[in-house]
Amino acid sequence: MQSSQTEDSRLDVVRTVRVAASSARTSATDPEALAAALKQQAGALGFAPVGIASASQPRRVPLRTAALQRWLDQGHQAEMAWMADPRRQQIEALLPGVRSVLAVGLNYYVAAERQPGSLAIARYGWGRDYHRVIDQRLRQLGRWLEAQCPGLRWRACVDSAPLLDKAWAEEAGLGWIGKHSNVINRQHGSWLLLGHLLMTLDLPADQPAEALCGSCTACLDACPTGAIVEPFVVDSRRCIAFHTIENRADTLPAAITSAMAPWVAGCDICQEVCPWNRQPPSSSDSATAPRPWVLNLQAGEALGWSDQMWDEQLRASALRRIKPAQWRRNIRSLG
Ligand code: B12
Repeated sequence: MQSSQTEDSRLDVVRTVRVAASSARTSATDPEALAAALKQQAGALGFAPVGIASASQPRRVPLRTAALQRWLDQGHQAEMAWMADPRRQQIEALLPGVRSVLAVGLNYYVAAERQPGSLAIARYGWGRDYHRVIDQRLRQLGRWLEAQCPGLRWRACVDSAPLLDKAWAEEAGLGWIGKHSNVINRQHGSWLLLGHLLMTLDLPADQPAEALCGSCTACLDACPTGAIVEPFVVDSRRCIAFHTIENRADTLPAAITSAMAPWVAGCDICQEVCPWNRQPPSSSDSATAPRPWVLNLQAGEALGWSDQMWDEQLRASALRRIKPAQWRRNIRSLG
């Protein structure tokens, strides 16, 4: 693990140099050229797809913001009280004067499968913590942009900031919001982690993508707990991902424990059955490479982890959100 982290930092340095080397000033007075150059820089940092949304005149975000309010009114956020943060409904509160939003996707699909009989860990948690990976790269982009347009302000947002990530990614044309509520891209399916760079600069916006779920209901039909209560609406109280990651209680509800096996950290069922996820390109980004143990974790072994082992195994992992007691609770819940 140590050596792969060193490798990761080496690659990050290579990427930084590549971005810096190509940062000869792009004309800030030509928004088309600047938008194209910004997207090119984002691609050099390993992001694909990328797109730009207008923050001042969004087309679909107002609809999605209203949907968020309905979701909250129905209690679908469970104990995630932070979902009601009013800034999530008002992008201006995150960066006063924001004009455009660069949305980026990081392909995290790796063509590998877990060993039969092992515990299942959702793919977003196989590699390095995507919050850090995407945040570091977005900051590089922000600095590059500032060099092009001195005085411009920007803010990098990855999940932890109260931004409606999927709605802004949809607005920027990265893909459409599928019935499982995740953003689906024609090429990558929904195996994309999302990040955004908010900017006080008007750049030409991309078109939102055409929605292509059609009459398919595979995700609704496959969810063993019926968490997708209607197309596009996930009730966290019924979602295995919510309970294994976010629920802090000592025990999980019986309706979850009876259906969650073999998932102990997140759940990918609704994505695995999606026809758009059948043949995604495999990521070669070292940040997404699976830690060896995630593909073959046995219940007895993980139950024996001390807190120190947990700390070592989950260094720089998004799965650190699941504390040692929650890991043990989740594994014991499988029966
Ligand atoms: C809270 C949260 C959760 C909660 C709640 C899930 C949920 N669907 O909201 C829990 C813990 C359950 C969860 C689980 C997962 N999450 Co999560 N989560 C978030 C978070 C922090 C907020 C999401 C949110 O705004 N929810 C509020 C509700 C209202 O939004 P929504 O359900 O998406 O509803 C929207 C659409 O359905 C749409 N909509 C409503 N009606 C209609 C009608 C039509 C016709 C259309 C087209 C759309 C539409 O509008 C709504 C508002 O935008 C985001 C990061 C962020 N800052 O945005 C990550 C995020 C959504 N999660 C992500 C991931 C990867 C996951 C998991 C796959 C992880 C896993 N394998 O376990 C699962 C997927 C489960 C699922 N099917 O949703 C990614 C999704 C990437 C993508 N390609 O879309 C995000 C964007 C993180 C990131 N930065 O990449 N998550």
